[in-house]
Amino acid sequence: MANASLQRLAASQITLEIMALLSILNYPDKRLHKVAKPVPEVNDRIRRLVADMAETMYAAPGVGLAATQVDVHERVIVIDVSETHDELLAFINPEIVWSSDERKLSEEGCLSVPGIYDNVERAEKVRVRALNEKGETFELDCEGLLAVCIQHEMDHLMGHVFVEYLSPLKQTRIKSKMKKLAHAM
Ligand code: K1U
Ligand code: ZN
Repeated sequence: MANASLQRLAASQITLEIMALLSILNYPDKRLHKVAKPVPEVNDRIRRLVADMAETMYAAPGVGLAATQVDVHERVIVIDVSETHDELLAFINPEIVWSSDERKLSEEGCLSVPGIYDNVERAEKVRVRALNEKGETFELDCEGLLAVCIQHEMDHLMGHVFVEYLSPLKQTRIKSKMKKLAHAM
């Protein structure tokens, strides 16, 4: 193959690798209820997953994404709650090691339940331990939107969607709205 064609092929492959947008599962998809498995090793496959999840989250747009939502059932979360969208946090094998007794009601949304926002009560502050993209352990004290978001994403890894905190009547209405939306598309 000519050198110019090879360069174009290489460039297009690089672009594809950088820009992989993943499909987000929509509630009430059963796959959202799978329990994610721990990541055995932080390697290039996991770093690629983090990069693709970040692209997908920023494009949605959203402030968080759990691997479960893109049908990957491994314990990986990305979050960026900064106003400038340039403070990406990746949490691999995250654990909540401390939660405050104080609880707070906050409005939540979910990229897997588009158009639905409702109040959920959660711990006001949490401390999370996780691995970063280099496989190093770190701990982070979270409050405000970051605390809400990390708890919401940890629920996803356990197969839970925030609407499960709402009344049975609301859940039924949301399910039927989402099914209608899916059929209309
Ligand atoms: O898990 C998800 O589906 C992502 C979700 C995270 C979240 C947000 C708010 C409270 C709890 C959890 C979202 O990102 S929903 C979309 C959203 O909040 C948003 C969208 C655009 C700009 C800013 C926020
Ligand atoms: Zn969500």
